[in-house]
Amino acid sequence: MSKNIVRPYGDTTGDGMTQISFTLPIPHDKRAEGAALQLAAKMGLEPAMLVHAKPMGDNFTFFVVYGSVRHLVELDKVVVVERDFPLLGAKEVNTVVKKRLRRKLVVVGACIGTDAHTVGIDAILNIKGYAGQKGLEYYRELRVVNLGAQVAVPELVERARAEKADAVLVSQVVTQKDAHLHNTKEMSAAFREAFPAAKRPLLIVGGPRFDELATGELGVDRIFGRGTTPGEVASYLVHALVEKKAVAA
Ligand code: B12
Repeated sequence: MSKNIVRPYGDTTGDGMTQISFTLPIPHDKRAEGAALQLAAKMGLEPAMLVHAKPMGDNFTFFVVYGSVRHLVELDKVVVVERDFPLLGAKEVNTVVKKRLRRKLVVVGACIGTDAHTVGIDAILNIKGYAGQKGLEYYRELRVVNLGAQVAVPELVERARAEKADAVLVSQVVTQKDAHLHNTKEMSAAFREAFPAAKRPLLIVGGPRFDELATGELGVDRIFGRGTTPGEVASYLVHALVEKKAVAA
């Protein structure tokens, strides 16, 4: 197999072994297990083994299936968002903001809609931080306003205006019925309506199930996904609000 083409690995290199889990809306019995294997075969897992089946209440069954896929991964066709800005330390961020912006950079953050999952946005904003890095509150030249959970979009817009936010950081973790996409589009549309283009704060959204390529569709400037660190976000803020603006000016 060429270095550019890979297959999943289970017992031996390139054997295609893959594990998937799903729930079917049927009670757990022999037929249900057969149904799970039929689905696996239709998805291209062949041969497949049922390795786990568990009733979820009376009318649902959860399955784990392990089997071989024939599909190949073509690495040269993978499209991802590469980091296009340098990673800076807290000191460098503070120095650039102080020297070039000559005032504190203001960040307003929130979980919007009904989403109450604040751990992600807190990981980025709170001083205690994440993955061994301090959050944005630690940065002397950043002023952070963390509005917490379940913030309505009009309230976020008003607060961003009142605080003269340079950037608005929104977290969305719940993805049921694409709530994260609907809420983000509503938020970006509200900011576009409330601010002239040149005065609109930078809009950043984050959460574990976003497609980082979807900025255009969602109307935001940047999307951050799983495992984002505060340092990456601080570096991006400097890049987008200080460095890029200076080049444009
Ligand atoms: C903790 C938790 C809760 C806690 C939340 C407590 C709190 N204060 O946050 C409680 C118990 C309240 C809760 C409630 C619910 N939860 Co919950 N919860 C979780 C859990 C176990 C962990 C989430 C978490 O904290 N991750 C750790 C953080 C650090 O990771 P993160 O959020 O991904 O954040 C990182 C990045 O994504 C990124 N990031 C995130 N936001 C932002 C924002 C910006 C601006 C940036 C730059 C980066 C960024 O940076 C972070 C650091 O790297 C997940 C399952 C899981 N393992 O993920 C379920 C999960 C998210 N919950 C789920 C559900 C369904 C619910 C409930 C609906 C359950 C119910 N029926 O009541 C409620 C909803 C409540 C509500 N109104 O929102 C589902 C969501 C499914 C879906 N498809 O949407 C999950 C996936 C569990 C599951 N497998 O079913 N939950």
